[in-house]
Amino acid sequence: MKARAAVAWEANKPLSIEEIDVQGPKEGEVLVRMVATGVCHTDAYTLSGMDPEGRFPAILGHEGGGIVEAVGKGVTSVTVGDHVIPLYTAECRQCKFCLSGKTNLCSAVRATQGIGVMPDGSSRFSLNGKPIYHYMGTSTFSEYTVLPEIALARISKAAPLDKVCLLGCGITTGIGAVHNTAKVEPGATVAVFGLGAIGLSAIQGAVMAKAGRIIAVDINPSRFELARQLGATDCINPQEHSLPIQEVLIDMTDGGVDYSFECIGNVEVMRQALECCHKGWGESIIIGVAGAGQEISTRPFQLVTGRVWRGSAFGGVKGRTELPNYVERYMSGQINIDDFVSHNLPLEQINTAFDLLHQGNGIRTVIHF
Ligand code: NAD
Ligand code: AHE
Ligand code: ZN
Repeated sequence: MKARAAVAWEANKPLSIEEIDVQGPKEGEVLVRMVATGVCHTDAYTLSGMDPEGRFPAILGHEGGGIVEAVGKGVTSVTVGDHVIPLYTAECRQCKFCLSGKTNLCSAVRATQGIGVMPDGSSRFSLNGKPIYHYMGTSTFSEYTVLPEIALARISKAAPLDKVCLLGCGITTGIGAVHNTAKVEPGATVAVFGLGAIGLSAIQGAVMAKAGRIIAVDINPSRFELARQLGATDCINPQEHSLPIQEVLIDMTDGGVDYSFECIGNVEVMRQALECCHKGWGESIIIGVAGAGQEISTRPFQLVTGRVWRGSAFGGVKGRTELPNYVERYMSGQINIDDFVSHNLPLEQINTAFDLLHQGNGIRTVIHF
C-alpha cells in the first residue's frame, strides 16, 4: 500500500515528505495506521548523525499512537481496530531479559531493530523499489508502519491518541526512571537536569513519589514556569552562578541530593549530576543519550564514597504489561500529558517541529496524520 511518510534521506538534512510503499505484515507482525506522533530529542539526535546506530535513508519517529489496520499470520495479542502504542523496547515475555525480573530490556528483536530492519532482516518500507530503513523498530513518522506484535501495547480506545502518544517515550521515561530505576522514596531530595518532556516528567514522577524537595536545573529559563506548576520546589539556571552547579546544589541541600536525573545527553552535565549527589548514598540516573564517541568521567573517589551511577531506558517500563495502566492514569488525571503538548502540526510541517526543538521553543510537538 501507499503511505505518506517523512523520510530522512541523510544526516543533517530536513526530512522530506514522500509517498512510499509499505509492504503488508508478515508472520508475527502488525500493520498500524498512525494517528499522531511526538517528536523526541532522540529523533533529532539520530538525524544529527551522532547516533552510532543511525542508518539512512530511514523513517524516524518512536513516540506514536495508532490503530491496528491488519495483522500477520499467528498474531494473537492485538486485532484490527485495536488502539496501540508502538514500543521501541519490545516485551516478548520469553527471553532471558524478560524472564530475569531485573530489567525491561528485551532481546527478542533488539539486534535487527538496531540495524533498521524487521526481525526477518528485511524492510517493509521502500520508494521506487529502493528499501528505506526502519528506526527504533517503530518508524512512527509514517502514516502506516509495521511492527512485531511484541512491540505493541494495546490501550484503551477511549484515550486520545494525539495525547497518549507521548507515553510512547518522553513521559513514561521520566516517570518510570523515578519509580523503577531510582525508586525515590517519600521525603527525598531530587535534582532534575534538563527540563524537556523527560525532565519535566521526572518532576511529575518525583511529586508522585512524594519527594520532599525537587530542584529543577536548566539553562533555558522559559522551562521554569511549567516545572514549578508540575511541582518543582526550586529552579536553577547554572548560567546565573559562578560556582560549578554541583557545588551550588551541595550548598543548597546540606551535602547533596538523594537522587539526580540527567535528562539532556551532555556528558559534562552527567558528571555534575553525579557529583551533586550526597556522599554515602546519593544516586544519579542517566537518561540522556550522548553522541557517538562521548564518554563519562569522574574521580573514582566519588563512587568509592558511596555515590551511585545508574542508567534508565524507557523508564524501566515493560511496555505491553505496564503502559495500558499509564494510559489509565492519564485518563483519571494522575498523569499530566496535556501541558506537554506545546504545538500541533500536520505531517507536512514536521521539519518545523525539529526547528522548535532546537530553538527550545515549547516542550513537545505532536504531529497529526
Ligand atoms: P529536550 O531537548 O526537549 O530537553 C532538553 C533540555 O535540556 C532543554 O530544556 C535544554 O534547555 C536543557 N539543557 C541543554 N543543555 C543544558 C545544560 N548544559 N544544563 C542544563 N540544561 C540543559 O529533550 P528531551 O526530548 O526531553 O530528551 C532529553 C534527553 O533524554 C535526550 O538526550 C534524549 O535523547 C534522551 N532520552 C532518553 C530516553 C531513555 O530511555 N533513556 C528516552 C527519551 C529521551
Ligand atoms: N542508538 C544509540 C542509543 C540510543 C538510546 O540509548 N536509546 C534509548 C532510548 S532513547 C528514546 O528517546 C534506549 O532505550 N536505549 C536502550 C536500547 O536498547 O536502545 C546508541 O548509542 O547506539
Ligand atoms: Zn524518545
